Amino acid sequence: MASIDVCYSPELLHLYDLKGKAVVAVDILRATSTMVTAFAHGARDIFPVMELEECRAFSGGGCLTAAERNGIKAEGFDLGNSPFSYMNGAVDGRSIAITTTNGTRAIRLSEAAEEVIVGAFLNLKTVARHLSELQLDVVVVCAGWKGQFNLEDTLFAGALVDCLQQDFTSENDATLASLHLYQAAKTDVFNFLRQSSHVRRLENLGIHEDVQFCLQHNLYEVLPVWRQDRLI
Ligand code: 3SL
Repeated sequence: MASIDVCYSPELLHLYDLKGKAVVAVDILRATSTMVTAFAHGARDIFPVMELEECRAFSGGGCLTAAERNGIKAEGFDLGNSPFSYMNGAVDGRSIAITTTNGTRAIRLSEAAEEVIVGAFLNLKTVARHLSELQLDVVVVCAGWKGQFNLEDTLFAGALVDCLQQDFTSENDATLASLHLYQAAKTDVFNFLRQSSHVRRLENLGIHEDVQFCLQHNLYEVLPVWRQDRLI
């Protein structure tokens, strides 16, 4: 039986062997939720990059650029990191280069895996179905916050384990803890996260609707997958 492990932070990735495995990279608030939304609204491909300057270098070639640092849209870029800015035709048919504080880093640091998928509550079932078909060992890579554990990515990991527990095994306590947390939270994930650090950080910035939006389960059926140098 294939296994599913959870890595709570990109800083812990050196403890995991990703070779031959599938990674689900997750940053619920908000990078991977935003990427899933962008694809659901017609984005052609997404180049996740780690640095602002790398992202800026994409401008001018017909590519939209998006950047966020500490929850705020970085100056001089076309888009920030709110899923709402990727709707209503804003990204339809477009390529997007994006850099965010933690999410794009989690994706790029997972490149050694056989397959890298972008997950969110928004496409939870689609991710789970794909992993069941793939039957590779899985590592869920939580973006966390600047190297630290966060609750929302852990809840997503638990939700995914909840979907896959019949077909996957694990010897990883992080997997078990994620599942227990999700089971405690699932009747009202928004309320469970009310006191969490990033929800409070976003609220202090006046960002409220994004949190509710990103916690919706199975709104979209898209499956962003890393191929060579981009998500398609
Ligand atoms: O850390 C990240 O990558 C971002 O998703 C953070 S924020 O939600 O845009 O503040």
